[in-house]
Amino acid sequence: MTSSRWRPIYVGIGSNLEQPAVQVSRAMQALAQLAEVVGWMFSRCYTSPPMGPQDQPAFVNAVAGGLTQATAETLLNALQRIEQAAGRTRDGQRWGPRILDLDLLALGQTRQQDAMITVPHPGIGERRFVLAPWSEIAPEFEIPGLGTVARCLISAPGQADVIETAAA
Ligand code: A4P
Ligand code: MG
Repeated sequence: MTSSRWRPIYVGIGSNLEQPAVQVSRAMQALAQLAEVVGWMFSRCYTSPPMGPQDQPAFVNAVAGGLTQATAETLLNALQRIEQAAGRTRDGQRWGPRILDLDLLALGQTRQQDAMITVPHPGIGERRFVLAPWSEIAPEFEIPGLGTVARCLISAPGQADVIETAAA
């Protein structure tokens, strides 16, 4: 399904299993193939300790941005198909280890909250592992209700925790 306007889409990419940097790099390639989005840009990769349960490996994170006419529902379905193709399983543990996590961070100035989708994605204003890569590709993007990505990054906690890492 499409809406008529072109809007920027931002996707958070995360992995902490089975060669996370490789998983992130493959996810970027899969995103680049999506028919619904054009003009992708990709950040570098960052490593950080797990937020949530600590008995799991460090994460590799990156952010991708493009332009789309598709709805949040269509895009989330496409992201979940890529997660499944990468071997993502859901064991029900909140914030548990995962081979690939694709979060729809923002879709233009859309604000949506229903049973299936929350956009902007909750918690992004405090997550340096999202804001650091995001600010590389879209520092001036206005996150609905939060201010620009660059401004959120300045005020986010945990400065030393998120380190740029080598791409796979
Ligand atoms: N869902 C609703 N809105 C969205 C959206 N905007 N984007 C629904 C993606 N999914 C969305 O997601 C749970 C449900 O959220 C889905 O069915 C979807 O319909 P999930 O991927 O199954 O579960 P999750 O990822 O474990 O939960 P959640 O709350 O999305 O966790 P987060 O926020 O993704 O955090 N530490 C580091 N350092 N780096 C990380 O990337 N990630 C997490 C997960 C925890 N700790 C981390 C990191
Ligand atoms: Mg998630």
